[in-house]
Amino acid sequence: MLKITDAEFIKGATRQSGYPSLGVSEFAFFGRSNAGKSSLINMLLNRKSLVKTGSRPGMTRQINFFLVNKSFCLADLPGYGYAQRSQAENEAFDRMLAEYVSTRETLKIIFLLMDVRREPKEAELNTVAYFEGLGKKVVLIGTKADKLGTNDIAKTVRSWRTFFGDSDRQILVSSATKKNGRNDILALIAGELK
Ligand SMILES: Nc1nc2c(ncn2[C@@H]2O[C@H](COP(=O)(O)OP(=O)(O)OP(=O)(O)O)[C@@H](O)[C@H]2O)c(=O)[nH]1
Ligand SMILES: [Mg+2]
Repeated sequence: MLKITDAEFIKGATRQSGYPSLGVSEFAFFGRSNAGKSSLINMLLNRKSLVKTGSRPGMTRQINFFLVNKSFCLADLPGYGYAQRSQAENEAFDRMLAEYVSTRETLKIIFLLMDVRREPKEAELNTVAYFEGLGKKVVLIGTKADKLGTNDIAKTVRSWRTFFGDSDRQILVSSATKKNGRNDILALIAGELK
């Protein structure tokens, strides 16, 4: 099992020119605003508040890079589709995310996080197709699994599998509060670090 021995915030950036040149494999956490991206990173790294989280959507406003074990990087992305933001602002965020995913060569896996209680929409389907079109590996994670019972979680995973198509795409579930899903996610990361 991948053991986390060290984690540090490197920097935040909004444009490619600001990304750190770390030369290590990178894993990004993508999803709607408030999906639980920042909380999941804290949980994976066993840190309470290395990453800023918030009860209001729109907490993370730039791409934050974290170097872990001095050997790989986690990127915490701002959420998309925050209704309280202006359309112009949301478009600027979309451009920031598209630039990141399309130019970041060290990016190995995009974890697409969705609250397990929400139904995925056309936007998520298009996002997955866009990322896979860029040759990126996408892994779906249903977050906040503590909010549903075991049966409902199983039902959700089945319906997502149908919705996103019956490929070999992985669907994981996680809970930052109960620390569920940690081993599965770390195992996927470890699998890319060879
Ligand atoms: N019950 C429960 N709440 C969670 C979980 N993960 C996150 N939350 C809560 O959901 C809210 C949003 O969490 P964040 O981690 O800030 O979400 P984010 O996706 O980073 O949000 P943005 O940065 O705004 O895009 C916070 O109030 C968290 O406490 C979880 O696994 N279970
Ligand atoms: Mg965040």
